[in-house]
Amino acid sequence: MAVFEKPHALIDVPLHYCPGCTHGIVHRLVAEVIDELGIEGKTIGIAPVGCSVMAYNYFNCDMIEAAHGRAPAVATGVKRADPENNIVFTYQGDGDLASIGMAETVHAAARNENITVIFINNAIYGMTGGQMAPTSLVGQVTQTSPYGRDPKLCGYPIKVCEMLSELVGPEYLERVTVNNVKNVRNAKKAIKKAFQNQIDGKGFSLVEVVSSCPTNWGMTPKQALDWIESDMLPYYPLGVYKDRSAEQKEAE
Ligand SMILES: Cc1ncc(C[n+]2csc(CCOP(=O)(O)OP(=O)(O)O)c2C)c(N)n1
Repeated sequence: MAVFEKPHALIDVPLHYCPGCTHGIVHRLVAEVIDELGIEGKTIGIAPVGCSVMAYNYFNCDMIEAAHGRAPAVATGVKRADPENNIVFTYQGDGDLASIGMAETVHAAARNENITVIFINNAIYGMTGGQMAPTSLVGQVTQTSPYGRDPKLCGYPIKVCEMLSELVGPEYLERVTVNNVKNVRNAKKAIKKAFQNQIDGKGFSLVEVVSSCPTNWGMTPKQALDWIESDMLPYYPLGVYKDRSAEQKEAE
C-alpha cells in the first residue's frame, strides 16, 4: 500500500533549492491543494523572479514567467481573460512582491482581483546572494547591511498582511509558517482556503508564508527553522489578518 506519494501537480524532478530552504515545502503544499481541489487542468501559475524563478519546471499545470514583481498584473490579465475557467495563482518572494512589485500587489488587493497569491517571506533576497529585503528584520545582517539593518538608514521591515488589511478590497489575508509539522498543516489549510475562495468567486486571497533561507542567513537548516520561531514570528505574528466572508457572516 502506498503511504506516501508525490502530488500529481508536482513534476517528479529534483528541486534546485538549497538544503533546508522551505520553498520546496510550500511547492508541495500548493501541489497537494491543486490535487485535492481537482483543478490541475484549469490552473495557471505565475512564476516570479527570485529563487523560485524556475517554478515552471516543478508544477504540472500551465505556468507563465512574469517580469520581476509583475506577477499580480499578469495574473489579472490571465484571470480576466477567462474568469469562469482559469484558476490563477502567483508565487512570489518578498523582494518580488514587497519591493519591486509592491504597486502591483497593493492594486491587485485593492481591486479584490479574484486571484490567489502565495507570498514567500524569507526576509532576504535569496537568488541574488542575500541582499537586504523590504522584510529583513531590524539588526539583521545581510550582504548590504553588514552591521545589521539600521532603521535610521533603511527604515523598518514591511508587514505586508497588516498593511493590506487596511484596504477595503482584499477578501482574505493570512500569515502562516512551515517551521514545524503543526505549522505546515496550518499553512496547507490557509493555501487551500486561498484557492477555494477563488473557485467561489470571493476575490483576492494572499497567504504569506514565513520561510527560511539557511544559505543566506548563514545558518544550518535546523538553526534557520529555530530563527523563524525566535526572531521572525515575534515581528511577523501568525494569523488571519482579513477574512471578509467570515466577518460578514458574523455580522449577520
Ligand atoms: C527588473 C529586475 N530587477 C532586479 C532583478 C534582480 N533580482 C533577481 S531575483 C531578485 C530578488 C529575489 O528575492 P525574493 O523575491 O525575496 O525571492 P527569493 O530569491 O528570496 O526567493 C532580484 C532583485 C531582476 N531579475 N529583474
